[in-house]
Amino acid sequence: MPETKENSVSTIDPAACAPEWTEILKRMIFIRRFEEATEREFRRGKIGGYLHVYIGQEGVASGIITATRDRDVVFSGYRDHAHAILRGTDPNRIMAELFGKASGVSKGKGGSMHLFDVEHGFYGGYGIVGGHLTLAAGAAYALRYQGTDRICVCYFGDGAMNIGSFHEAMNMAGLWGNQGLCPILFVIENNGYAMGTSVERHSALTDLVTRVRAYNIPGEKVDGQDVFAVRGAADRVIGQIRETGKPYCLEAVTYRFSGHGAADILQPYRSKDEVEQHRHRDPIIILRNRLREICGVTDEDVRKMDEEANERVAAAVKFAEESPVPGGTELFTDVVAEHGPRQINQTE
Ligand SMILES: Cc1ncc(C[n+]2csc(CCOP(=O)(O)OP(=O)(O)O)c2C)c(N)n1
Ligand SMILES: [Mg+2]
Repeated sequence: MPETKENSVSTIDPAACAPEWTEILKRMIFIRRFEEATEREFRRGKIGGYLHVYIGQEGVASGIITATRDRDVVFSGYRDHAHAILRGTDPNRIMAELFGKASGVSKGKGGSMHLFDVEHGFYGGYGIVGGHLTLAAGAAYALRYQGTDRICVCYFGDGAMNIGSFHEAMNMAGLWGNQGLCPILFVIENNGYAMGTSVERHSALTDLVTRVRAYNIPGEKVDGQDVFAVRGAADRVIGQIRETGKPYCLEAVTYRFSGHGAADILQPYRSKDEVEQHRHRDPIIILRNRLREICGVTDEDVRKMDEEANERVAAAVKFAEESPVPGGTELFTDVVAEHGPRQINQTE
């Protein structure tokens, strides 16, 4: 029998005024403020390399990661700040990583795209589009093989579905899943674009979840702007994955309000009107309005959440700014595995 010794996570009734919903709103506001701060710091020249923010997509990570347990594992691509925050990684250490500082989660050597925090079950942070899907499928297999009931959640974009490793990962996950050996939730973050190329221009089949079904992995679409819908689907399917060891896929239909990356200023591939239309479906506003109705959350409550988020983010920026840069010897650490084949054999 798989072992169970982790915090259990209760499902939340969408119709009920549960304190968890307010907590999710707080976290989504925090992520938004954190991301806005990273954009500002990038423009101030404090953040080098690449920067891809999650503004507009907060409901997708929030609805699912809050339904995971402490010892589950999460993989993401390069648009990864929100996922790490939701897993419980210290925001100071995330901001410091973005600033390239020694106190960062990856010792300042990874930057925005390569956050990693094993302690909190956040397994990256990958810059190679779709490259992490095979790693995540293997991790899910390992979790089951080791006799645990932990699951893996793997996030990727619509564009990532066109790389070969997507097909390899889906086939292996489907195959292992046939034997109940691949407890993984694949989450397609369908934000409508891969850089400047719309889904209609990059995918022969635009009903993306259909492509996953070809590998004997069931799935469904969910409205990614409605965190109630996302969390509801997550509660239902995560329990099922944990029990059966079979993969499942959610296609969360969402939209990014910011450019692809911090350098994508002109955004010639979409009109201002299009972005404006989508802003009417801001996931934070949708949740706030719903909580007004069912929990009596007031504007003053939301103002306080905002204030707290801004203070916390400012503290993270200060921490990052005041942290030292990595020492020269860091050039030679964590570059290649430090144990040889002999030690690997010994642990087998
Ligand atoms: C293997 C590989 N090819 C190309 C790129 C360049 N690239 C970076 S992001 C991106 C688009 C990915 O789009 P999507 O998967 O939809 O994610 P989103 O940015 O929308 O979150 C591309 C092609 C890359 N990083 N890796
Ligand atoms: Mg995309």
